[in-house]
Amino acid sequence: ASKRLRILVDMDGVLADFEGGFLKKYRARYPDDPYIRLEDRRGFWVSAQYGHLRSDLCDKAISIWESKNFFIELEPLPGAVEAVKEMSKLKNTDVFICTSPINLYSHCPYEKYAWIEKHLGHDFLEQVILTRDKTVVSADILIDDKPDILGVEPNPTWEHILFTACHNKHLPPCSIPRRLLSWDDDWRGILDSKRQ
Ligand code: UMP
Repeated sequence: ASKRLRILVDMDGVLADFEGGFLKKYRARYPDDPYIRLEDRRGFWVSAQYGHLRSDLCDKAISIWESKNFFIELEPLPGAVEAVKEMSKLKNTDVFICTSPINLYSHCPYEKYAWIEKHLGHDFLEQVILTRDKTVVSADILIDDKPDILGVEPNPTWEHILFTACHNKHLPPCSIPRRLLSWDDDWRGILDSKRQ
């Protein structure tokens, strides 16, 4: 008898196309300002790279994801919805969506729930974990595109699987977690490697 496997799946950059949605709305709202192509993105923080490009662009970038309808209108990443639905149907497997909302709470938390209901169904709302600190959540695996996931717990129970994104694909392979290249990659194999 094998114990149940608990998986945390991040939302922005893993299920929802935050980077693509950001760039589209940024270019529409600030057509005369410079922008960073997705292939030139480096570092998790979009606002930091835009601020480095030109200091006023940091606040302009932030204004995009602070706007109403930004999070609900994000497109699912290829294969993401299908993979999570399939993962949650596997035997002995519990899947949770673990996502950090922005601190401007007027739209983001509401729209994250609405996005999950829209794409994964009403019942999936039971699986949502909104937290700014993922280290205090216990699980076997955390699938997340952020390279450094830190918080108050120095030894999280989960193994971080780095989901490849435009901003992390150039990171050197040593010193970083195992990767999932996309939802076409072998996520079942990663899960099976953690089962007893
Ligand atoms: N975010 C920022 N600034 C950035 C990029 C992203 O505040 O430059 C926000 C968007 C998401 C959150 O709400 O950070 C990332 O959450 P996780 O993917 O770590 O769950």
